[in-house]
Amino acid sequence: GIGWFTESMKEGRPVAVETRHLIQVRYSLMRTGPAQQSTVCPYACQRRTTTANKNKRFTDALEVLVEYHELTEIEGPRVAYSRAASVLKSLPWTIESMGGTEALPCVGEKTRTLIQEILQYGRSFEVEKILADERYQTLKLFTSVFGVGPKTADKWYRRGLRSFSQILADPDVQLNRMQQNGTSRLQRVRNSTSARAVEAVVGETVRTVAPNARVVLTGGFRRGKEFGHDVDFIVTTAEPGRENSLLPLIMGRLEEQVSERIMLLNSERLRLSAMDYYSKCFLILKLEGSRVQGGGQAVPAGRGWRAVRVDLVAPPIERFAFTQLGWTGSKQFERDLRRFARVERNMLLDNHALFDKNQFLAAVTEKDIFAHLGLEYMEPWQRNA
Ligand code: DCT
Ligand code: MG
Repeated sequence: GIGWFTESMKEGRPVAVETRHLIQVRYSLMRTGPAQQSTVCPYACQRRTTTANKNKRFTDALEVLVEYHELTEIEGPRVAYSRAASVLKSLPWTIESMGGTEALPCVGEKTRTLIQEILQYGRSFEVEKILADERYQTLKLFTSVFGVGPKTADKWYRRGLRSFSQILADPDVQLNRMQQNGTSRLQRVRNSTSARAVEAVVGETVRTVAPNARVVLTGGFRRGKEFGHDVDFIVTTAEPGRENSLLPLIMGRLEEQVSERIMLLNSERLRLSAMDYYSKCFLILKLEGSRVQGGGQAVPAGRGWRAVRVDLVAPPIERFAFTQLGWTGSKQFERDLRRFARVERNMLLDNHALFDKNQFLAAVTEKDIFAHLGLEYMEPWQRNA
C-alpha cells in the first residue's frame, strides 16, 4: 500500500489510505531520510520488481555468490545472498553511497561490504576469486547440461574431469539421453522473439489435437524477460480428467511433424519433481531459422534451425490459478510468496492449492490467491524478484 501511496502523492492523485499507513510513512520519513528507502518490504511478493534493474553492478556480483553457494550446496549464504540481490533489484533508485543501505531489509553486513567494495574499487575481490576458481568454473560448465545437478557435477570434478570431451571419453561415465542432448545441441540463451515462435508452434499443435484445450505462456517470458533457458507453457482443458491425456496427444502430434517445420529431438515425461505432481513433459524443439529471424540471435552456422527447450505442464482446470502463479516465478518471488503464506498468514501455498489450517481456499484466477493472502495483486512483469 505504501508504494502506491507515495506514487499517488507524487502524481497528485487523491488517495484514500488507512491512518496506520500514514503514521508509518511519517515515522519512516523522520527516521531514515528518503521516504523511498523506508518503503522496501521484506518479502519479494510485496515488492514490485520489473526487469529494469537499477543496481545490476551489485546484483551481478551477488548472483555469482548465489551461484557459487548453489553449486557447492551451502544453503545459508545462498538464501541470504539471493534475498539481498532480490531487494536491490526492486529498488527504484541506484545505490551510489552506503547511506541508507543499513535500513534495507535482507541486506546484511557481508552484502554491505560487497557494495562498498564495488562503490570504491569498481569490483569485488571475493567475486573475482570465485570467478577464477577452477572448481567453480567446472561445476558451472557441467551443470549447464540439462539433467546434471551439483552432485553429479561434483562427482565428475572429483574424478578429475574438466571438460565435456573428457566426460564423453570417460568409459565409466554413463549419460542418459537427456544429458547427451544437453552436451551436444542446446544453446543456453534465447530471446522473446523465439519464445513467440515457440508459442505459435505449440498453439497450432494443441489446436489440432485438442481444439477445446487452452495453452498459456508462463515462466520468465510471461514476466517479460528477454532471455531464458526454456519456454514454459500450461496446457489445460475444461473437461474434467482429460488433462492427463492432453500431453501424450500433443507429443504424438509433434513427433509426426519431425522433419517438417519443427522437429522433436527428445521427450521425457517428468512426473516427479519438487514443484508439483501434475503431468508434464520436457521437449526440445528444432525451430526453423525463418521462424526466429529478426530476433537478434543468429542461427548457428551450417544449419537452418536452433534448438529450443520447452516445458509443458497440464494441471486440472480447477487448479489452473495455482499452477499459473507457481510457474510464473521468479524463483525468488515464489519462495517468498510461500514463506509469506506460512510465516505471516499461517497458510500453506504450493502449485496445487492454498490451505488455511485444513480448509482449501479455492481460486479461479491469480488475483483470488493474492486476495486470500491479503497481498496487493502484482502483475507478472512485476514479479522479476
Ligand atoms: N520454479 C520454482 N522453483 C523452482 C523452479 C522453478 O518456483 N525450484 C518456478 C518459477 C519459474 C517457473 O517455475 C519456471 O521455471 P524456470 O523455467 O526454471 O524459470 P524461469 O523464470 O522461466 O527462468 P528461465 O528464463 O531461466 O527459464
Ligand atoms: Mg523458464
